Amino acid sequence: MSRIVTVGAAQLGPINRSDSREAVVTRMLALLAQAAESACDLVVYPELALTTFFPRWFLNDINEADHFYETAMPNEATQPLFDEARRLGIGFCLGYALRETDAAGQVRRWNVQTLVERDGTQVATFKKVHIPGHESNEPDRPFQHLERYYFEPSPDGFGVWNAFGGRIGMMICNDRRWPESYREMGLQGVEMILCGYNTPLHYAPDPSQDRLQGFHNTLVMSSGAYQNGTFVVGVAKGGTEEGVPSLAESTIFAPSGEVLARAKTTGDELVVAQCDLDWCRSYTGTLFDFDRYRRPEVYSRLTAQRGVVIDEASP
Ligand code: ING
Repeated sequence: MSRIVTVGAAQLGPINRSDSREAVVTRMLALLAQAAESACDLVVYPELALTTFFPRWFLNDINEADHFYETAMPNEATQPLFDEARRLGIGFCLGYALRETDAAGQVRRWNVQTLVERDGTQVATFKKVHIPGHESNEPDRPFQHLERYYFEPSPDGFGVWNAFGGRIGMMICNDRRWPESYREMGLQGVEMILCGYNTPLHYAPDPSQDRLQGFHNTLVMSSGAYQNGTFVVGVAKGGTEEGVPSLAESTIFAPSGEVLARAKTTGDELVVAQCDLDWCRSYTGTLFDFDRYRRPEVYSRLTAQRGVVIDEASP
């Protein structure tokens, strides 16, 4: 009996700094209604889906950014989404900024995704692991990418959870560029990875990459899917947001690495694919049978080192 998950990548177009959460949730509900018409089991929204991508601005007092963060999920603004999804029997994955106070009374700020099952139960909340960009104000940039100022990196790493009849994992944006992200989940038997992203087309440290943003986006998720025998659902906040052109191209990848479905616009758009999770075994049970073919005994550098080490003694 095949295990088909009908997944909807719910791409969002730009969210303006002045847009209310209620206005954004209304857009998300429209995509959810489309997902119901397509008999989706699961809808995936982008990274930081409730607000504009605020790390593009430096605020000297970080507490002035508090209003961009959620302090609870669900909350008043998102309860309608949780209620309607449960009524429709559709699960979803939602990206947002989370601000919380820990046991020591410290304020913690995370870039997260929450996975919700079809009956409304919260399966897990994942914290972004790889935080790109820079830590301090760089006013010379045409726009900033201050994620390392506004968010901490996850201490938890990558998880995989039993949901939607299979093994579901999560990663956020820059995580998709690191092969370690996929393999950490692959070694937990992941069958579908959910990934929201906000990716400006312009990359200030190396503008030669600008023309390659779409190619790199496809390259990393297609490779990660194939090399770990998993579906990958990449979902953009695309279009020109507060003057910053951002990559759309939301895509659903098969364990073969093939594109199953891709967005045609840079705005709000639902991209749907029927994903038979049993397809994964065609790869994890053959070419990528990790237990049979991997050689962790010779991979020691992968966890022992952060950066490059040159062995001067070697020829
Ligand atoms: N954004 C980007 C990403 O990894 C980035 C950072 C921007 C990388 C532009 C390369 C070019 O897609 C997030 N939010 O991680």
